[in-house]
Amino acid sequence: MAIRPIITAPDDRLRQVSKPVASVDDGLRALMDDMLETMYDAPGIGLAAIQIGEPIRVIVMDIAGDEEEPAPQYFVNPEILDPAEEMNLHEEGCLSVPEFYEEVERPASCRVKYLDYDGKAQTLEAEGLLATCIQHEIDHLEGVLFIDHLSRLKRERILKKLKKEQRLAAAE
Ligand code: GNR
Ligand code: NI
Repeated sequence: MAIRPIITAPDDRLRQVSKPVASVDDGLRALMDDMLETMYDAPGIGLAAIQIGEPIRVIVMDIAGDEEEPAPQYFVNPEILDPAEEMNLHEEGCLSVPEFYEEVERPASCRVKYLDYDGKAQTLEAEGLLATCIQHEIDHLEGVLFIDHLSRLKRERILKKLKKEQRLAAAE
């Protein structure tokens, strides 16, 4: 297992539309293991493969609380079904948009169809933090970041600050 560097905005690679996975094999499981280790190290509660530069439709998540047992979840080729009409506001952050947190409105619940770690087809009912997080991650597969759900003014401000920080970091 290995911790891989996480790509941060603004980086064009995060804007790619990720490709479906053809088969869940040992190579893919090794990538999912690396993604989980990278996510725990960050730390974060979700990670899409594109965030470590792999443009394929794979997500790992663990939304268990600090006091709970780890509960890793793996989603290959996930699809959202039946998003609720009811919307929910939830504060979001992103490992690819470090240190910015903003409220985002999304469907309060949905179903998710996907392949699991063993390549078995599954569907899951998601609400609360799980629904927020899986929708945030599936956005990554389409090249969408949570800041795209904010006003243009807020998004531009965040991107400008991120660019400035990267300039300063590069000059060190
Ligand atoms: O760690 C993360 N926390 C989080 C909080 C609220 C809504 C979504 C997330 S996902 C984020 C990790 C990440 O960037 N995943 O793509
Ligand atoms: Ni993210």
